[in-house]
Amino acid sequence: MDGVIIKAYGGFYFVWTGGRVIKCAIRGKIRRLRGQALVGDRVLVKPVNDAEGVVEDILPRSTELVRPPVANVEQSVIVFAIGNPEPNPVLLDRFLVQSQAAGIIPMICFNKNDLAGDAEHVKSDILKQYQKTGHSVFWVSAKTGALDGLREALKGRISVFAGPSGVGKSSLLNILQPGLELKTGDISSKLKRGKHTTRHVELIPLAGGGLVADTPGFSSMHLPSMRREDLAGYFNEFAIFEDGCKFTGCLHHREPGCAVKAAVERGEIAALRYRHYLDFLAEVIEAERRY
Ligand SMILES: Nc1nc2c(ncn2[C@@H]2O[C@H](COP(=O)(O)OP(=O)(O)OP(=O)(O)O)[C@@H](O)[C@H]2O)c(=O)[nH]1
Ligand SMILES: [Mg+2]
Ligand SMILES: [Zn+2]
Repeated sequence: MDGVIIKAYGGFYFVWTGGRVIKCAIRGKIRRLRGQALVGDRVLVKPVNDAEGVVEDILPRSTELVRPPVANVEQSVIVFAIGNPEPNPVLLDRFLVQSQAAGIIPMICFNKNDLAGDAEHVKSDILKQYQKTGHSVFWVSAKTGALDGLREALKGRISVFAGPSGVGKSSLLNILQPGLELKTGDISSKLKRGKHTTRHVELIPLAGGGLVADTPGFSSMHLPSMRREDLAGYFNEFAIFEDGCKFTGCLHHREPGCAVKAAVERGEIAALRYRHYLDFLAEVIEAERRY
């Protein structure tokens, strides 16, 4: 029979096979042939008894993400808090590039909007810039339960929640799926960061249809390997201007007659996004040199 790996733990894979979860080992041959199995992988399983079985094969993946490690998701919900912990736009843009490069549709979710009145946490002027990216942006609060259409966006889809520790990924999933009771953790008052409460990737079936992966938070990310001319394609809102650049293959850096740079000057592309693009471009060129 076939199923989906919803959790990997202690060397075993927990496979959801339409209504029932089977604890599976994996054949050494399959591991050697296909590499590491990921949560989200569709697999063929041979049951040993009612509750246990063996993974006999891993089916081809439609998408694959490295951090967090998850297979076959269609969309990513990139979660940051508007405060506590402070949002990190550079990291947000790394998540966006990674998702775009993997062929996974990214959406942005700004949580903890109940803190918006607190002067210390008002960073929304920066975060509002992301509404110009063309990606869906949800302003939510797991505390008040305001979900701003996020529930509808997940319905019937396979999604992954990704973002730093402490931004409220598990808290939001607990609101989206009552009765779930995922463990949540405090923010360290000294380090102003989350405490890495979620330790494993886990796919959760939603009552309204669809699957969502909760994942451990992390605070840094390498860009995926790419050619320098690929990068602009992963900055969603650059695309409509690129045709206007004087040179084909324009990297939107020092070239004259660059329509992307002109759009930045007119304020149609956020200056912050363009700055991050240039920083990432330097990083990609540096990585090209090392190979
Ligand atoms: N004020 C406020 N606090 C929230 C909100 N959502 C979550 N929190 C708090 O933020 C802390 C971290 O929440 P988690 O859900 O554990 O965060 P996480 O993103 O799952 O973190 P990791 O599992 O470590 O990656 C907890 O103390 C939550 O109660 C919110 O909307 N508003
Ligand atoms: Mg968590
Ligand atoms: Zn250009």
